[in-house]
Amino acid sequence: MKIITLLTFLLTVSLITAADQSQTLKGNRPNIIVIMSDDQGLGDMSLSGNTLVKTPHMDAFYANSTRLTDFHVSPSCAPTRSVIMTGKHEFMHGVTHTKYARNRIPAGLGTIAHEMKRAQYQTAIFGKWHLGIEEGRRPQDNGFDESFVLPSGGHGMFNMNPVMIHNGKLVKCKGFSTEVIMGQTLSWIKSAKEKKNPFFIYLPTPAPHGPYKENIPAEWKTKWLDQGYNHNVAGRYALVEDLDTQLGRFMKQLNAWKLMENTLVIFITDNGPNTGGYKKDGKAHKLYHAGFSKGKGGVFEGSTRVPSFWQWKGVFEAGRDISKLTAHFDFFPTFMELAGIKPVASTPKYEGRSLLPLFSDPQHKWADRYLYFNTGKWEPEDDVRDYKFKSAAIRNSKYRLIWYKDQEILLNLEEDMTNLDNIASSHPEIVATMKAEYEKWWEGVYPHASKTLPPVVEQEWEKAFYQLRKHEVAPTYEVPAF
Ligand SMILES: [Ca+2]
Repeated sequence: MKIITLLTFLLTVSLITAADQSQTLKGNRPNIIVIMSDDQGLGDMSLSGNTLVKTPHMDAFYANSTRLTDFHVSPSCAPTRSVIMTGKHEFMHGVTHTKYARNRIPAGLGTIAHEMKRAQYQTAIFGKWHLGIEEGRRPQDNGFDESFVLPSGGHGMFNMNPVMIHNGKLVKCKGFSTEVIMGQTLSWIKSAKEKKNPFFIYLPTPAPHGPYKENIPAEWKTKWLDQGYNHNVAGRYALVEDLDTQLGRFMKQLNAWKLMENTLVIFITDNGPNTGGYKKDGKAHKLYHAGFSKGKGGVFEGSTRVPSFWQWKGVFEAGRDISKLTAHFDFFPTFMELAGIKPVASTPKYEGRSLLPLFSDPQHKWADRYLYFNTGKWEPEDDVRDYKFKSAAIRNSKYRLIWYKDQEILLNLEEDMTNLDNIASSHPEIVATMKAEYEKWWEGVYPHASKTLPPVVEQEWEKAFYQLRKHEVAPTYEVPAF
């Protein structure tokens, strides 16, 4: 009897503790920093077993974090970025891929930065925006007090002495992009941390996205070029290792300022790794991708399942893995809860769920859910209906049903995330259920995804931007000391 009483007591205490922690997290109002690298997969880190690249600081970040091990983003750049901003699937607001009019966030949408501002946070973005350059679509129109950005994919992917837009003004910066962006962020934090209100920082790095041949210091690439790898390998890994060095410098400074007890730092990547164009000794070469068969721009597991490390000293348990099915649109309600605010009329109708119960209670029952993927990527003259099953997938906690090159592929991911045995023919009932679910989703998003969008309008400042970017124009902006 005594034992039962003691067990009941312990169980009650542990339940109260879990519930209490969830309550404590709500409205705790930590500083929040979201670091998102570009085109980096789990395989591009030494922690996953890659022996060609060394990432001691990413490995340390991983070791100090709670990790979401089944975390998904969209198949490519702009879609993922739009979801982080709005908390809803990219097709709901027409950001279906990375080019033409399709990589721009519509003007007037509420964003997470707007919400954080409403919660009295200081808001800032440093890095690659890629959601539109026209008035109404820029970071400063979307809730960011401070912005220091490469405007978009096509405009910005030049790493040495990058031309950035700092609060609306063009600046040609001295140095390599990752160092410049991280340095600018630290310089801003130096003053932001002295203010009463917490800060929300979105830090999407352009690295390790290409180009890999030009604009990277030659000596950074030597060790791979000497082993017979081509520039795509050498440049890519050089950018990963430089990003790692900069991440180390960044975290060291946050620690030196003793910010880690009240700062949540998240590291994710924006889509799976770039998997093409690699050679060794002149022959096609497959790089290490942590067992995933495909990467960026597709709808296989490796296209959307990316690293997601959450570090908050003394609050989130270091070294803990959470295997529940989670996604980028969960950030929106999670950050709102941390900031202690509830939705109001101006809050966009987000789709995600708060992740706080998962972080506070290892036993939390996380209801299963469906995630929907479609590569998009149609040309402006195409009939969008033709893309329903062209390159698409639906995922729940156990299965991924994929439509790819006229094939219907059902994968059981529960036992092995890299399992590629197509079990569709032996499990027709699962295929039918998931396909019906996908079709229902498609009917809902189609009117939004197929809308004709206004054309991209060249901006007055773009001429000056391209002029400044020329090599012969010397950089004039130096990151302020911190
Ligand atoms: Ca990307």
